[in-house]
Amino acid sequence: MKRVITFGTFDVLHVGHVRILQRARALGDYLIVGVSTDALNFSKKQKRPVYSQFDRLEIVKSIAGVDEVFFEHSLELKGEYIKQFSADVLVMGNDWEGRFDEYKSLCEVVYLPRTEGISTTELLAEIRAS
Ligand code: C2G
Repeated sequence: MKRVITFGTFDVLHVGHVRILQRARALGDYLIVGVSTDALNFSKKQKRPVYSQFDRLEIVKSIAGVDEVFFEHSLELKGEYIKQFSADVLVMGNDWEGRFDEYKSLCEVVYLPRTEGISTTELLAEIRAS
């Protein structure tokens, strides 16, 4: 059984998120998703997500093809998570291209193209303007 792991904030879930999860799942038989905590987000982007980590975790868990979810507490712990969940493949969107190549010693690392024309940042800007 091929186990795939991926990570993200998945705040204000949209079709780009759903598609990358489905494409990640198609690379194996079991999909594990690390949902970044509010604290990790705050340290990365200096802002709080719209939905709490608990809501984001619950939403991601409800998506067909997602087999297991957990909280990602730090970007630097990816190697530990890969080992803990016995992942064979790490999938990230290509906005992270090259960033996680160091984990190629632990598992296959695949960067998938992002869905064009949609992002949480743009969605929030549209909602604010309407
Ligand atoms: N994504 C996508 N297409 C979009 C938007 C996002 O394919 N239009 C992908 C991203 O490339 C990422 C995943 O959806 O792989 C989750 O995106 P974010 O929620 O923006 O995740 P991010 O804040 O980049 O957190 O350890 C890494 C972080 O947890 C990733």
